[in-house]
Amino acid sequence: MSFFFHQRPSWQLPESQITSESAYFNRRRFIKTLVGAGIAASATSLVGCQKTQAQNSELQSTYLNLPKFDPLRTNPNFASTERPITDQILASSYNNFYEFGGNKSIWQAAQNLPTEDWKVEVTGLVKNPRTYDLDTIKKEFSIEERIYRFRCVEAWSMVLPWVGFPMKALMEAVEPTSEAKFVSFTSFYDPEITTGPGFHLGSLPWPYTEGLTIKEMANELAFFAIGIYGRELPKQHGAPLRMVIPWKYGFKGAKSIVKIEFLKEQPATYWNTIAPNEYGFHANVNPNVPHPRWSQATEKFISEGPDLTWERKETFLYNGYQEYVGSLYG
Ligand SMILES: Nc1nc2c(c(=O)[nH]1)N[C@H]1C(S)=C(S)[C@@H](COP(=O)(O)O)O[C@H]1N2
Ligand SMILES: [Mo]
Repeated sequence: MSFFFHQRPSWQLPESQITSESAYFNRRRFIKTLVGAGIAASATSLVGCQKTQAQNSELQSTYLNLPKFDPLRTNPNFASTERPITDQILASSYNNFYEFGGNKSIWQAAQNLPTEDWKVEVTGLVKNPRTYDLDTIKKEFSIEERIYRFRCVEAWSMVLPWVGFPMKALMEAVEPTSEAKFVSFTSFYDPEITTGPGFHLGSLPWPYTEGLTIKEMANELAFFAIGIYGRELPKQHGAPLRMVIPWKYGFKGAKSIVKIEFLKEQPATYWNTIAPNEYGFHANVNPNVPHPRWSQATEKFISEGPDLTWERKETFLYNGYQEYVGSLYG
């Protein structure tokens, strides 16, 4: 089986080959299991999210009609991008959340995520360890809207209006010690609830974890989202609190965070543990560094709603955020 494709731009590949991050284990580890379960096709398809009108209205009325942030101030530094904001129905029905399945259409399955009485533990090398609930977060941090470009390592992209607060504000509250050099973020995981087909087999490194350097976390752009499109975060986007790191590939933005730990050493992270040659720890968006299986020079911008259409666009270094983050890597 040939694993590494030629580095053709991804839009030139047949849909079946524009595989997700999960291609690594679909192909190598679980191919038999997935075929046996009859789900291999959906696990690698990018077009699995064409929905009926009925599904659109279910999505809209049941899962997107969440409490509004009102009033809501948009941060003037992040009030727009050169590309339009992605249609909400598209963005909220084309997701990666492998705990709930290996395709993009997990929005219904993700409704099983239990978000009541959510707690986020902040621990490790900090002066003031804290456990936050959502009400405390909304009270203690100044909540704002930011419109950010979003770029998945699979080469699709969107523009999303997040609601939340800068990670830096949380750092100021817990005060990392001078020993803290890295931060690890852990997503909710309960094998009884998170039942994505094929994703509990073998030895995947659940729970989903991600990591940043302390300097990356302190960067003005690094953000915790508790909402999107002016309302609370739908479960499929990683309710009630997820990371948004707009200059990095989407997988760096762990969803449904339950724990944040300040550390001396670089932590192990989910995708980097599974396939270190494909998913680096830093994973900064860079058009000049191809993924081993596809080019990253351009991307497919999900451009019109509510039907899924793609527009080929150039990819920017650091996803267009060089002026904010270039000095971190210079
Ligand atoms: N816990 C968890 N977080 C996750 C993922 C996941 O599977 N599990 N997928 C990541 C990937 S690959 C992407 S592209 C983004 C997708 O975010 P969205 O569905 O809100 O657009 O979430 C990231 N965070
Ligand atoms: Mo992704």
